Amino acid sequence: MKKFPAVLALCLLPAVVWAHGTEQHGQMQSTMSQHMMAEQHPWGMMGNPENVDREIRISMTDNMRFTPDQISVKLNETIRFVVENNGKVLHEFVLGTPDELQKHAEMMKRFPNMAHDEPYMAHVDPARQGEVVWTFNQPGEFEFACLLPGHFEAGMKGQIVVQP
Ligand SMILES: [Cu+2]
Repeated sequence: MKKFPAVLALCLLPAVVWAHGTEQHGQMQSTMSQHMMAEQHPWGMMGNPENVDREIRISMTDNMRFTPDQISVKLNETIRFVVENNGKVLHEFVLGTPDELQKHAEMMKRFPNMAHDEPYMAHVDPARQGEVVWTFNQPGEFEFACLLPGHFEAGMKGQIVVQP
């Protein structure tokens, strides 16, 4: 690992980190189309956009806040998050466990330009909106956050409680 050129290490590191959290599922997903095979995460799985139970609109602003920042869903509910960027800088909406988001935010701080795109996140330019369709098939307390360096540290996150 130490002998790799820096550029190569940058490419490899995110994949390695994610591999810990998602076990072997990532490989399965890459060999099948996203719609055929949604990867199970501790905080749920990608939902079917044609079978949404409820739409929740969330506003993101440059004061590093989501509105609302407290969301309650029922177990197995599929939510379409419509995430509006009402600020003047890029923001993102990333679902996860508090642990996972914390780890990911630390990665983002070390590699601010790292490309990351998964079904549980949306990167939204100013005055635009993005969407995430997610099925909450695991009970528990989860979070959503903007992991851009500085934003996460400023408290840009919210809580999702999945009621059993
Ligand atoms: Cu942000």
